[in-house]
Amino acid sequence: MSGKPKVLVARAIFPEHLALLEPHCELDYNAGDEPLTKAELAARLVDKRAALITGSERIDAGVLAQAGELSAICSISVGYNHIDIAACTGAGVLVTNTPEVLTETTADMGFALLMAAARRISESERWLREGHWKRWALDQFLGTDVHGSTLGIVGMGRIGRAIARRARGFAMNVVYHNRARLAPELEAQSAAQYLDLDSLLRVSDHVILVLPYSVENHHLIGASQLALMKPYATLSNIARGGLIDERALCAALREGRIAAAALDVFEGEPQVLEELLALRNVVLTPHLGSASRATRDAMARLAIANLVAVLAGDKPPCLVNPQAWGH
Ligand code: 8YV
Repeated sequence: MSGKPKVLVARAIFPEHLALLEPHCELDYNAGDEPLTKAELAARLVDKRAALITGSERIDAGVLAQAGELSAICSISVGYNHIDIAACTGAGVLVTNTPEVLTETTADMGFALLMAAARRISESERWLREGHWKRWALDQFLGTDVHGSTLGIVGMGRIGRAIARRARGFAMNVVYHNRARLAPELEAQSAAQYLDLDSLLRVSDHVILVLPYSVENHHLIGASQLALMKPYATLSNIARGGLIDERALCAALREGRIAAAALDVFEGEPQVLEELLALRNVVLTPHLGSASRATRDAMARLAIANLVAVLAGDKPPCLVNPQAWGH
């Protein structure tokens, strides 16, 4: 027995990250990286002071029920819709996330997806690899221009604004929708015009979703919203799968009511609807928004800094539920 506080590391992290944790705690490390079931997670939290998790671990009242020693859940993610914040606050458990360090990398990915959908990159590559390319043709794989087009950003937080900055380099006209309109200086910095969601969907050539998921915006984009979009428009999602009614999207893509989509996130991930897999005009990536070496390293380090602060009795830098502090 080391006498140090016990910490669960629920998924595999880089060796240098383990070295940062080791001096501060006794580790229960899921080195195999197989996601833990709810029951396994609950059982392994029973004697833990803190846990380092990712967006794949769901934390709810059931998981917390036996975790009497737990003081913090530190997620290697900016989003925290996988954590029942009210249940954590009720149990006096601090929740931390990793904002800012992933903003630019995730914005890069958003732009990559938007461009891949607009210019039919995945679809044409698949066709080429399958050996269909026999001759060049004037009308081959015609897409929708990105430069000079209108970009609709839904969710104008840090990542949304980073996408707006990129859009300027492509001479795009940027419109946005957000829960609250931006302060005038931020709006001017983003050179973006505020619109209600329906108007944004009507005027945009490319729509990108960058807003946090909550039960209130479940299936924010369904059949009636898709019906407002231009027939040659694209829809990209780097936020959360639950924002889109995927079956309605499949129908719109199949019937050519919008040109293409690009999805990095899925409602049932890692399961992806067969219907989506069968469509040619959708780019599908496995939740890679923040997946650069440097950014994943920065995210893990920030999550560990949060965790170590809690172990030391300090307020962690990225506290999501300040109401639980001092509980
Ligand atoms: C993570 C994300 O890769 O930070 C988030 O909210 O969605 C991604 O950056 C994922 O959640 C792993 O924890």
